[in-house]
Amino acid sequence: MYTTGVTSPQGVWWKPAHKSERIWFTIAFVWCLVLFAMMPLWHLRGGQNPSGIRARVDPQDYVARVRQFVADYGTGESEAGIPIVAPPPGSEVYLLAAQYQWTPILQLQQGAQYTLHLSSLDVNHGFNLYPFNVNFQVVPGYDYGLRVTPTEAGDYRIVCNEFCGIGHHLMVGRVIVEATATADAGAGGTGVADAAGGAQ
Ligand SMILES: [Cu+2]
Repeated sequence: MYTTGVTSPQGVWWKPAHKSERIWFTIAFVWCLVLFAMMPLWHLRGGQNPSGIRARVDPQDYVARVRQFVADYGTGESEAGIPIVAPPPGSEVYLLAAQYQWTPILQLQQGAQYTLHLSSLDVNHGFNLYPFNVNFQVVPGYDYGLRVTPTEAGDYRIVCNEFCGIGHHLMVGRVIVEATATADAGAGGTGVADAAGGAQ
């Protein structure tokens, strides 16, 4: 019978789902439930979520804290005039994201633990430690302190992975991890920054 969107068709007009379709639907649904269960599991057991602290902070106060950090442990400046800071192991490290720069350049020691504070002066930025799969949102007004232990020596880049404006593609920071004699040269790590696990 000819029907339109106004008059509904009579009786059972659809074909029942084929058996294979029902099987695939069941598999997809069960997989959805598995992934749903994995979210809290990853959070609590997988060490995938950032550990550490978070607090509200006035952006200007955070800038002042970064300046203090540079004054305390600064070792010089890059060619572009960005301060280079070499904090001692175990210290609080302050990194500021602002359009379109990461301040300062960090010089860390392999195998040492730090609390890496991240905050933004203006808009949302994204902390991505290239080439590792370390990603974190950097939000103005919030101070996120991540406990990190660099496991591999090298000269790394911080790439902003949250579009933050016209100069977003230029926003590249730097983390230098120096090999130490005490660090196990053959230590296998999943990344330069292994989160210690815990609640976000
Ligand atoms: Cu950006």
